[in-house]
Amino acid sequence: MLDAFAKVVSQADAKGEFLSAGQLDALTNMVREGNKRLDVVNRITSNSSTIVANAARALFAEQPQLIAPGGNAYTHRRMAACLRDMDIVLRYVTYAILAGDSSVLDDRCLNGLRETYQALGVPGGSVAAGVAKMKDAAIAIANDPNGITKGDCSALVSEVASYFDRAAAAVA
Ligand code: PEB
Repeated sequence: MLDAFAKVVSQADAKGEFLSAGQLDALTNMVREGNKRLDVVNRITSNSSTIVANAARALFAEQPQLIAPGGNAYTHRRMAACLRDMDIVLRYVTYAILAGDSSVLDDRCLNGLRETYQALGVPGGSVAAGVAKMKDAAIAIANDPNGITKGDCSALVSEVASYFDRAAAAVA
């Protein structure tokens, strides 16, 4: 598990080189813009239950076969497992946003997840659709201009989007 700083260090060390000016510039920018990152993590974290519940509700409205008898989210046990899985993915996405690096998400959450779902008969495409809904909700919350100093968050928001896309692509 790496963060943006450790990632650069390990890449440089693998080549036996000092950190490059470009790497240092990117990290300087990350520090300078760090409050935005922490704000986004804080907003998504404090709205996590709402994000998960709304995404699941929208997913089941769109794919009602999931909650019909025989569906993969049918019975309270499977519904609970489904909500828990969405919560886990969102949690790892928040870790990746904080770290500025996807390795924590990749190593601890997505690695082997597709195979797990195949073995369980959980439809990966439906999980990916649920993750995409969490992405839309999280970005709307991250971009909400209320109660915050306005600034350019476009780079950070596309980074946030990329972690959700990565999670969706890993199971679709
Ligand atoms: C991954 N999910 C399930 C299981 C595991 C995971 C390991 C099997 C064990 C269990 O049931 O608890 N666990 C989960 C995860 C990590 C982890 C992401 C990462 C660290 O440790 N069913 C649906 C939807 C979808 C869903 C499409 C969006 O209809 C999920 C939610 N996951 C789902 C369901 C089960 C499951 C298990 C229903 C239970 C399947 C079953 O037992 O039949």
